[in-house]
Amino acid sequence: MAVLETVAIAFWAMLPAYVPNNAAVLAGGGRPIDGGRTWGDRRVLGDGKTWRGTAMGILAGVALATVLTLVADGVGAALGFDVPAFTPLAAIGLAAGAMLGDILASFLKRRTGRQRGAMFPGLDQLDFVVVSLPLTALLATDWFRTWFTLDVILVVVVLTPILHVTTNMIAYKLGLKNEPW
Ligand code: CTP
Ligand code: K
Ligand code: MG
Repeated sequence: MAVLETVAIAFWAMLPAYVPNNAAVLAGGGRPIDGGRTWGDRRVLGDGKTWRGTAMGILAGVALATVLTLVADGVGAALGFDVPAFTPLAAIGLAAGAMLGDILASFLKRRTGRQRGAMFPGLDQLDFVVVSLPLTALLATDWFRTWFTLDVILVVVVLTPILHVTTNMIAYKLGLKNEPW
């Protein structure tokens, strides 16, 4: 029971960080963030990181955090344990941190000679965790301490790659994504 509770809290608390990447895939396109600029003979970020995808990703994450906050009491009562309501700063930290992590990952991919869409096992699955958690800890310290206990963080690190691989495979099969990672 305690394990299920930890998994449920980890999943719920991370939803505003999970959704931005998928929203960016659906809403992306238009002007790339790097404006087409190169560093050396390679793009800084590449055409896969756009202003629209980033903005819509952050908006989607914050919107989801708002909805989850509205229903947190009811869901907690039904489950028999509390699930997090998100403060505005927690929502922004999770959603913007996820997009920032994805952008930094693309920067690293270009520096290491990987073309747009190339896979980078490990980084692809955890880039958004690596930035969204520290950013949220910085912006919403008390909230973060309350919910992201060590056991929750451990579950996040294990659960996130599994969810990431699964959702990206589904998005690929549905024709929404060009690669299954
Ligand atoms: N996307 C976007 N803006 C972002 C992130 C994603 O517009 N900040 C859109 C792009 O259309 C992108 C698609 O979502 O091609 C898939 O995202 P992702 O797999 O992160 O990008 P890649 O195209 O694989 O590029 P990279 O190799 O840089 O990760
Ligand atoms: K990515
Ligand atoms: Mg990709």
